[in-house]
Amino acid sequence: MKMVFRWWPHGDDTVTLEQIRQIPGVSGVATMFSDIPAGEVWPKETIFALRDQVHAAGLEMEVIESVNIHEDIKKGLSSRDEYISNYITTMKYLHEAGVKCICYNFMPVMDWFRSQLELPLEDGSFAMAYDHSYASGLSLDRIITSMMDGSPDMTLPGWEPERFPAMAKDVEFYHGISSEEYFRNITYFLDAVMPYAEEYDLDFGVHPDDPPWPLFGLPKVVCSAESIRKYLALNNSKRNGLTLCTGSLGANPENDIPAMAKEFASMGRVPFVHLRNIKHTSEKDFHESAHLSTEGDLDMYAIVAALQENGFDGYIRPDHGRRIWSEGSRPGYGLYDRALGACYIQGLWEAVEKSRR
Ligand code: CS2
Ligand code: MN
Repeated sequence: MKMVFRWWPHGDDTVTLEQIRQIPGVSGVATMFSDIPAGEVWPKETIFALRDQVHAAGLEMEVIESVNIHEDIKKGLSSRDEYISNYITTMKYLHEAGVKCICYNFMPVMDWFRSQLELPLEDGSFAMAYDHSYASGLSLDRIITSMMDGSPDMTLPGWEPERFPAMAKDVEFYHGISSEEYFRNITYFLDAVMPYAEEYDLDFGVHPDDPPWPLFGLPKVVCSAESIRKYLALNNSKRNGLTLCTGSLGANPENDIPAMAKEFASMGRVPFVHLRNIKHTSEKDFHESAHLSTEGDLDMYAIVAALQENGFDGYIRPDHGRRIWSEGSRPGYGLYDRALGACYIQGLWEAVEKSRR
């Protein structure tokens, strides 16, 4: 197992590589270029310069999160071939720079959604929260309009401002697309890309939908054990894997996360794990919590044990943290709570390892 830490380059992060280097046990970063629009080739020199910067800080750059997928690929438009070919060129350059794992998602239009970015918790910290009746009463068009107006509470990663006008149109498009058609578009992408994933020695981990249930009338892709089985079967390459995000999948209490860790890790299809915990306030309402089992609803020990017992040999990162100690940062991506999470996870890992000797 290698512990990594998500980090954005080019001044797009409040956390520095030097700080990350000082978190015990963290070997590298999971990073991306958020300033390159989805669909464009990532220039080789830019990738290599970043790799050198990360190496100079004493860290590795083996995980990319994410190489985002252009909306035309998701929609199955004829322009997709060009974007797929760009994607493959980026894969080649990443491989040449020593990257081993690519995290991505196939969520239409948007990445994860929370109804509140700063819910005050009892201990004085702040966490991101999801209120289902509030979220299901919202229209995506309205959210996009309010983000275009600069509403500060609605700035979420994966919601790049330059995409807002197109997003509104995309929402309409997806209302007219069936789940079968959407899955055909995924298969088309996977069939095109997986032979190169093999050639370039790159493990792909699709990130689950977050929250893992239908919202805004958009198709859902990866939200349960059944849908993960379906996704992995779309293309049987071992490189077609899952990013097991415990917080995303765990939002649905019916998802048994240790059982999923066992099933998919034993198939050798989990190259990357996002470990975080959440606390339900009702079946579909929850807030994110500190990583410890005692702080949320997920049994983090059972998840780590299931991974280890089933041969997991990939990358793990702590996922969203709370805002603590008055830190200002990207929502969910401060230094402090995630550093605590990284240490806790490594404590669990060591305990499981030693108990199995
Ligand atoms: C991340 C996702 O912050 C998060 O919830 O786990 O944004 C993830 O990076 C993407 O969905 C992967 O493409
Ligand atoms: Mn995640």
